[in-house]
Amino acid sequence: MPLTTVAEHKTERLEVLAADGTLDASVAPRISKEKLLELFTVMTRIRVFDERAIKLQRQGRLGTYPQILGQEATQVVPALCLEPKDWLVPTYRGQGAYFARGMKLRYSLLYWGGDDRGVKFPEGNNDLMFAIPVGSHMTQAMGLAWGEKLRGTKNVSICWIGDGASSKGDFHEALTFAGVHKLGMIMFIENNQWAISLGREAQCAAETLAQKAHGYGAYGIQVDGNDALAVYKAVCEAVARGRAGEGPTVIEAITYRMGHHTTADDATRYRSNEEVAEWKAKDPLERFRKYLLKDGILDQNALDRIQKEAEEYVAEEIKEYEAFSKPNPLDMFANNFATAPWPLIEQRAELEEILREKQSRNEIPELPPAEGRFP
Ligand SMILES: Cc1ncc(C[n+]2csc(CCOP(=O)(O)OP(=O)(O)O)c2C)c(N)n1
Ligand SMILES: [Mg+2]
Repeated sequence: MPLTTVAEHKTERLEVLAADGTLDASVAPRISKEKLLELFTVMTRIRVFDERAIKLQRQGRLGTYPQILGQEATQVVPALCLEPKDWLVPTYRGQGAYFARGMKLRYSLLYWGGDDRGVKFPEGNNDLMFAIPVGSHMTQAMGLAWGEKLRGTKNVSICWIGDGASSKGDFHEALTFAGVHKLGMIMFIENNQWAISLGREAQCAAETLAQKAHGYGAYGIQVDGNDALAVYKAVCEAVARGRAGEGPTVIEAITYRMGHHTTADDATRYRSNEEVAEWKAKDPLERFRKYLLKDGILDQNALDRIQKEAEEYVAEEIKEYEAFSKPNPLDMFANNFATAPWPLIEQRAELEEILREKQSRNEIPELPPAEGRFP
């Protein structure tokens, strides 16, 4: 008996904008001029924010910070394809996604400044706080989509993950359920070529990460993640598929983390300058800018104005961030447990004692009362 083919799979790649900004009209998404400008403006602001955040960290005005540089399209654009009631489930590099959903940048700064008052999403949004443990949010995003299905609503969930997180067991569990139950879940892989110091080749032997979708009966597609319009089209289509009850989508967005993993990392220790330079030439914002100019959607004056307004906007947010009163350090223990475990009780008491001593020696200023619930 000859072998018979029981299944065949193909994985396609979507590119809309060439590196020089030329649009391929045969695959371009339907998008209004207003939406185009929104995408571009939000991407520009997050680029300016990111540059300023790094400087703040280096000046000791911010804690550890994960850079977005080079991933503006994959951060911002998917969030702009959603409605507020869709579930946003980002990673720790999610400040671009949060900003696109309307969260003020001052709160991102507050969070990365070590203050949990920074977890402040706009009223009415279904935004989840990201998890620092890699990949633990994938089953949560699946569960949220499942909940929507059980309620008979059409809201989808979108889960950003990295190339590294796509190797975790949670990926398998989330997509197994999402496929079987035909859930409106989008697994958006920001393949930025690195999981800290582990490169893409060492991550997985498959040619693409998008093809993993086939193993779960999901639709999978690879997109140029430095091409804002390709990302927009792929995500909007995945959202429509999810709302129509056609099941999950895996999108592999090929992009590049141009900066260090976080400010605590030194990427020069494990990758070459040539590689970084190669990707700099594929900068997502620069490509978008070239397209807008080429197609006469914006002229140079308008581009300069958007840049200037972005700088002013971010400067104002930094001012607001630094104007927040300092919290009581004891607040870090609050609101975590229904019943506090003994190590936390001991640690809190120890810190309380240290603060009392420092105050008695006038080494620290007067503190506000501790807030929140500590049982
Ligand atoms: C469970 C777990 N293991 C290890 C870490 C340390 N860690 C933080 S980010 C990271 C790499 C993640 O790479 P990737 O998924 O590609 O995400 P990227 O930051 O590149 O977008 C690791 C190992 C962690 N936070 N959680
Ligand atoms: Mg990565």
